[in-house]
Amino acid sequence: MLLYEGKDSFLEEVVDFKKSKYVLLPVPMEISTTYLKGTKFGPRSAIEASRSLENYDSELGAEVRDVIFTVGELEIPPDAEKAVKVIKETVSDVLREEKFPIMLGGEHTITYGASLAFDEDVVFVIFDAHADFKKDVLGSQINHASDSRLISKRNKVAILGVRSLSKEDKKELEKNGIVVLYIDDIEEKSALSRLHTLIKNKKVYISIDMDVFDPSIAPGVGTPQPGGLSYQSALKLLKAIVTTSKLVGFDINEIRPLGDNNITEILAAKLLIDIVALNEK
Ligand SMILES: [Mn+2]
Repeated sequence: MLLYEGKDSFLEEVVDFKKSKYVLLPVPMEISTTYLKGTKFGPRSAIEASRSLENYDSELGAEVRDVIFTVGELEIPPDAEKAVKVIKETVSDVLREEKFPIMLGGEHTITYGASLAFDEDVVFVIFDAHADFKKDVLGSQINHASDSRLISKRNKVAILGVRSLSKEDKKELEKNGIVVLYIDDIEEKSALSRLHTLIKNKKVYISIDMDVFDPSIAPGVGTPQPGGLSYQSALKLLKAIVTTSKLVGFDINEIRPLGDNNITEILAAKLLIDIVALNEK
């Protein structure tokens, strides 16, 4: 693995690999984006943004210090199938070292790559405005609008915050037994209890597509959708998930830097700190 210099690491920390618990993989994959371009610059930009944040998490009353080791950006080949393989192998390396993998992306396809490194009993909880359940996009089966479908072939999947899908997608989700919490009922008891049943005492991997958030707080994404999650409700959901299950990995993806307006990267970096803090509590 390529090692970052201290100046390029998350939270600007120089962390001893042996003593670290989490390994942060910047995954600048951008092959199948269909609308707005630039997600390959997301990981680096989120790492830069982390340097303006504190490592003390006031919401959670926990400090995130000397636990996250940042590696160099993964080299992603331009072919989706090969890219997925690189991600799978890198995440497998991290797991073999008995570390906890975290990825920053990059298009959402990275989650599919990571999923192949985990056992089939890991439940994937995916935050996304879109169901990402397309059979193929422009003839390609491995793409950023199919990751949930691809993952669901091996692992159980829940998708949270959905507000954009086709009628056909909806039928397919039902047929495949995917637990979907649409944005309108995401705080309702019955929806939350379906999620609870799926993840209770299970190993869970969390994937956050930044477009799950309202575009007012996360404008820097590839396919924005109006009417999304607030930071506070996301934090509430994350707390519920991490306390109910055993977290084994997570990623934050589809970050698309806009230049001067970096609130999306700040939010992504803050979420990364929050999830680690929750897991450390
Ligand atoms: Mn997505």
